[in-house]
Amino acid sequence: MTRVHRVFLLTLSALAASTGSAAVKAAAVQTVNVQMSEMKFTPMGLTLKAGQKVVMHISNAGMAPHELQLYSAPKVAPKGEAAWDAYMEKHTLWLGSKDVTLTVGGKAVKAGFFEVPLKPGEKAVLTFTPTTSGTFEMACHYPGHYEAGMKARVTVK
Ligand SMILES: [Cu+2]
Repeated sequence: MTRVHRVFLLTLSALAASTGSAAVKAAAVQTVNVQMSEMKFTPMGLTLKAGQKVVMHISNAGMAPHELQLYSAPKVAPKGEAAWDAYMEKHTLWLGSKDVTLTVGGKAVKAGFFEVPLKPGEKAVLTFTPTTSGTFEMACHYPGHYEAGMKARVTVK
């Protein structure tokens, strides 16, 4: 192999390496879109990676207000609103995340929230990094919505 060829090959492998690291950087954020409507989420299932930042674009494409809650799937469903609230305060997926942010209609919401409530046509961006793997439930707990099937499975691997 001539010297010129060798330099050319080295340049190619350097190019491949830099392209590779750019791809890794792009993959460091997982972007997901979730649409709420009567009485479902689109999609009805999500798979997320633990330890990797999630950017969730949420919209309400329905005619009624909806909310998004996301928590460890309970073995036995809590009974009543107070019991559900208490459960979510302990089991919400983004609780363990240090980089939680939420904007609703472009306005930042203070940390410490357990749900993302959206009026018809409203949009939100939620970011967090899942810290543990497991099976979670994404649901809307407005009266009658959960019971009507407004719940989806979220798997964190
Ligand atoms: Cu709903």
